[in-house]
Amino acid sequence: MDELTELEKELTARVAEAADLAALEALRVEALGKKGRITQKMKALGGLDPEARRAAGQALNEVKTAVSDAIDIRRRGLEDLALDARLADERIDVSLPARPATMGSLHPIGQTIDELVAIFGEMGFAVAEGPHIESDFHNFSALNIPPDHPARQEHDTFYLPEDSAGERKVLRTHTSPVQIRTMMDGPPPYRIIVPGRTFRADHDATHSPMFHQVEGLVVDRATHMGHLKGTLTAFCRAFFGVEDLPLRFRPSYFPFTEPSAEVDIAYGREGDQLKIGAGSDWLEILGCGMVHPKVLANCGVDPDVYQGYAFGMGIERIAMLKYGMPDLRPFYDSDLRWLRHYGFLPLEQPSMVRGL
Ligand code: 2NL
Repeated sequence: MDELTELEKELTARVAEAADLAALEALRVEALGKKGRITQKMKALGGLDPEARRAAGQALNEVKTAVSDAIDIRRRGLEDLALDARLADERIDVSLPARPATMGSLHPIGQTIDELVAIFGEMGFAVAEGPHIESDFHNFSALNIPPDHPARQEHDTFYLPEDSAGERKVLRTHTSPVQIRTMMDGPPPYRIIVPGRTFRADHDATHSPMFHQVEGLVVDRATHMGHLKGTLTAFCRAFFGVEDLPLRFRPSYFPFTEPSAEVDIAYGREGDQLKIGAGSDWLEILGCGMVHPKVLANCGVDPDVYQGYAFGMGIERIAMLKYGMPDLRPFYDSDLRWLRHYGFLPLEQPSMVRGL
């Protein structure tokens, strides 16, 4: 009995001090393994007479349980220590200051296009898009601009090299080819605007070789010039935010419209600031007219049944007028200071409900 008490004391004491899980496992094998000290004593029980065997067996079982429990407790203790060490080691220092969040802004061209789409969308116009590289037919001939027409020179066209079919494609000089494609694609009515990039070989203080236009096209059975005047008046007043903005429709000429007009809006100067809608001077902002019957016919639309109007304007120009930008060139410079100054909040979508 004393010997068993000694054995229990020794083993439980050493278990309690086991330095790590490997040392603990070695102790388990020493005590309870196949040839362990307790296991061997168990085996020796067989040689005792039944009376003594029962008493010794019971005592031995108690020692075995005590040592086994001590091993479990120490194992959990060692595992907790290991976890604590890992947690201390792998801790993330959340007190590091966060990197500052940066927010981009919408380019004034994109913002202005969003505004145009909101205004014309309210009036029932859909947005159409098309390719930047166009055939001579879609960019010129279909629009009643034959090969020898002086308007071709005025357009300062970028020509691509001749392709295998001997055709010279062009970079579109206006967005009109998209309206041509719309008309050739299916029957009227049409009610679209076409914002997009256009290209002309022209570069100075007020011209860039790449610039943006928006054109509009409405064709239906009884569309007339009153519709044109009403639509463009409503657009200019909404876009510039001046309810009684005076407009002037001046006769003009385009090969693809007849009659044609240019539209001026009233403005004045306050110091070096332009004031749209107040003053006695006129500023040209767009061209328009009734679609030429030849253009309708070129697109398979019967001019004896259908008529319509079209218009076009430069997006850079109307953006500069609205937002008081004195120079065209910074539009394409990617200068972050200019973009921060003239840019727009990216999540503020213009709408006619909440205002532009
Ligand atoms: C301007 C003038 C204009 C059009 C564009 C057009 C398109 C088709 C048929 C007829 Cl498919 N017309 N577009 C009409 C009149 C004027 O633009 O000053 N743009 C910057």
